[in-house]
Amino acid sequence: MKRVITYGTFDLFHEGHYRLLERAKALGDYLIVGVTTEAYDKTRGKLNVVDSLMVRIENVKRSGFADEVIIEETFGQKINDIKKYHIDIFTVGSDWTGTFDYLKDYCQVVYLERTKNISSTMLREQNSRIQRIGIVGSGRIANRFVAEARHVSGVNTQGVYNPRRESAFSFAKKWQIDGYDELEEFYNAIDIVYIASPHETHYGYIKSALEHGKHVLCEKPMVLRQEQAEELFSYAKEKKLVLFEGIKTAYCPGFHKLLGFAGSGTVGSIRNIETCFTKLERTDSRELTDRVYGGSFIELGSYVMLPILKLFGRGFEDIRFDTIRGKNGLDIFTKVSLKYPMGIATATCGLGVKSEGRLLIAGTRGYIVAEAPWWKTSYFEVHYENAEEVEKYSERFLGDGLRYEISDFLSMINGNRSSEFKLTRGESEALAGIMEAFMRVERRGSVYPAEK
Ligand code: C2G
Repeated sequence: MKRVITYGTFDLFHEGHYRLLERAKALGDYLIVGVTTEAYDKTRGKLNVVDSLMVRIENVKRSGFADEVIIEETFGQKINDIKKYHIDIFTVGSDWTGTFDYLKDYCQVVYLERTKNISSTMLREQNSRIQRIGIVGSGRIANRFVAEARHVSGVNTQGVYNPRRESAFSFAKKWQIDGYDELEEFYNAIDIVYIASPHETHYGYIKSALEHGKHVLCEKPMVLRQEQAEELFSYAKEKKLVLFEGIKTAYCPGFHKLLGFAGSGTVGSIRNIETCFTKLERTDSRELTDRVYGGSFIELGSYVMLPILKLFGRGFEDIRFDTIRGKNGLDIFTKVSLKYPMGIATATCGLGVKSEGRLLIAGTRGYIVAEAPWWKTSYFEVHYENAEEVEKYSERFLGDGLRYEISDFLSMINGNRSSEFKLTRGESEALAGIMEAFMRVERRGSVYPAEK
């Protein structure tokens, strides 16, 4: 008798789960299914699990394929289960290919092809809340997004669009999703859109996605003109759709903890904020060669401006940009100085100059410091006049961090507005305005981004 084991969360039980269990059962004679506990999902970084353990177990049982259901509580349990239950085959979906190869020392490991499409008929029948994501663009960040979306329950990355057919199709093949070079076809196959295309195309894609009734999560900087941001947010509101700017720091738990400390007077009244993010790029990279939309501020400005806007707000009296330019005229290092009625701030970013990437918040009683990479906030300290009095705080930052914004975006779509404060419409509009001010000064108007 061949004994097979598989594991999963099986949240919002869907076609992909059903087909996986069906094929797992067919691999042998006796199928054991391990269902993850909430606590384990938390430690392994799976967000937004909706159904309780009991409901998830019940759904697995109802599929009719499991001969036995066990619960998975900890990392490392798989090896023990394989020994304990005399397992011949461990199987899991191909989104995990390679991850469980270490189990080959104990039994056969089979990766079953993941189900690409969760059909809309099935979703309608079950009144399920699974959102089918379509990605616009297939570059570096889009790759990271797919990997991160797998850690968020309630979404299924279904397709990718790129007008360049080969790019769309090779990306689709890599991630086992569908590729599209036709926008209408793409919109027909999905519910929500993630935009990760070149900056200058964001406005057009956001508008068309909203026109097609899709909720939109757009990479930063969302747009480079305040007027465009205002127009798009108003349009989304009119259509009752969610429009979200994806600045991952804004949604990460450690950053919120830090803002909470800063905002509640721990260091007194905040008078100075200094932020810095530098990342050395190859001189032939898009970021350092695109004469209109490249450069350090367009690339990293959203991050460095974020803590300043969150803590000091949008009411600055003065803003000044100082830049160091590379041979082609693009800013390889930018320092933004802002003056507020009660404080000052500097935001520094660089693609061709390396500096210490820290966030410093100075107040009348002490200061808060988060060392690099503060934009993936996992640790910060609070210091006071007495140098020995140091408070240390940490928070988990999982994977590449995109899962937090995906999870908050999803909650908003599902009607839970409790994450809206993390990056407000007003803050996104202000960011677009600051980008616009930078473009006006730095790109001299002659190459000012044209209306799309
Ligand atoms: N699955 C699939 N097709 C989908 C979605 C999921 O084939 N469209 C598969 C997964 O690969 C997995 C199973 O269905 O084998 C359960 O998926 P999840 O509930 O998302 O659980 P997962 O996070 O993949 O947990 O220890 C837990 C395991 O590592 C897998």
